Amino acid sequence: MKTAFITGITGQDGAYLAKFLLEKGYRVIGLVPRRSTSNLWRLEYLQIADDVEWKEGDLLDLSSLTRAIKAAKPDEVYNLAAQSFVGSSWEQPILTAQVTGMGVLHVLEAIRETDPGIRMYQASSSELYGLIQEPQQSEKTPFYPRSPYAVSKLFGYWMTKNYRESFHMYTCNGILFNHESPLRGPEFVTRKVTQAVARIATQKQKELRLGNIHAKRDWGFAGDFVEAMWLMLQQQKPEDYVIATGKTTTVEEMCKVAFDYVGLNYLDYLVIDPDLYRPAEVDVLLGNPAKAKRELGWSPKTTWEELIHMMVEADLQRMGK
Ligand code: NDP
Ligand code: GDR
Repeated sequence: MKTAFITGITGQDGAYLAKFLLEKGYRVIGLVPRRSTSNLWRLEYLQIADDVEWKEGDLLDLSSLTRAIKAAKPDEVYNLAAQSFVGSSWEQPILTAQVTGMGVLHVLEAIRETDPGIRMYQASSSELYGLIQEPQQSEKTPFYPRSPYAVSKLFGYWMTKNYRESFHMYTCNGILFNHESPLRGPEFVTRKVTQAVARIATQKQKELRLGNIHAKRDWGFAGDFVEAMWLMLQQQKPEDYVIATGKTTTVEEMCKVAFDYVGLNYLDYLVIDPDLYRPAEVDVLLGNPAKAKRELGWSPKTTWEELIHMMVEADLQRMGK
């Protein structure tokens, strides 16, 4: 039986990945930082909260992280923990740099100290591309990060690559484009929209306030994307991979599809709020997942329209409808 150690296990991807690995027969151990209230709702939603083991620790505290990894003796480490909301990274840039950037180095050091043979996945991001240099972004496209979050992820990306080249460690960057699900945090735009649609349809909310609705994103389903994380750690040699759907859509179009699902016209509810515009925007992202398809045999199964319908449906269920 293989053992996987997941940081960020209480987040969206952590929950789906834990479920995926448990179904593969893995022993799954999660790093959980101390919080004043329990944060296990996603694992409970997927009915796996009792099937994972826990180690208390924080990405900012190298000693707790090293102790946890030494005790877990994992074959694979998935580093998903981060301050992951781009918007908050302008409000808390230093914390973001510490967790999302330096945190990666802590994980690499903890592995190097424990057993450099442990394989490691780093949750890199399409936000690295930022101000895009090419219309469709691949592993070869240059980076131009546009937020403290993206700059922090860039540090993590290069550290992951550097430890691979310096110490011959099996470390991979998954450059994942946006992926969503019913377990997405409500601050991200897809879930903000699907939750609003469900609340408006049940007369609990009157309007939906958004910022830049012209931004375009390549949206996939988190449940599909976690398989690619695992596949990256099962290869002969470690490499970096873009994981995306290869389709891009505006926030406005996504909004229309969500409202259409319940028979409402989004134009009757949408309010543009200039306060929700970001100091620097990533206007368009469109990934090229050809390498992942060719080398990992991975391709997405869910279209963005199916994803948005799934999310509205889940939010309607939560509203008791
Ligand atoms: P979430 O925000 O849902 O989850 C983040 C996780 O990190 C939570 O479990 C959180 O725990 C944990 N965490 C935060 N700070 C610390 C800390 N100091 N020590 C230990 N754990 C901590 O993110 P997602 O699941 O959506 O994303 C997973 C990873 O993938 C992130 O690194 C994200 O940046 C990256 N990514 C995500 C994409 C997406 O579209 N979802 C696309 C590309 C990359 P708690 O809630 O208790 O704070
Ligand atoms: P993103 O996701 O920044 O791409 O990062 P988010 O859903 O927050 O924003 C997507 C786009 O929508 C625009 N937008 C709004 N966004 C939010 N959150 N709220 C609004 O009201 C709103 N109005 C318009 C944004 O300006 C943006 O252009 C996500 C995170 O999961 C990162 O961790 C990950 O690395 C990237 O995806 C890939």
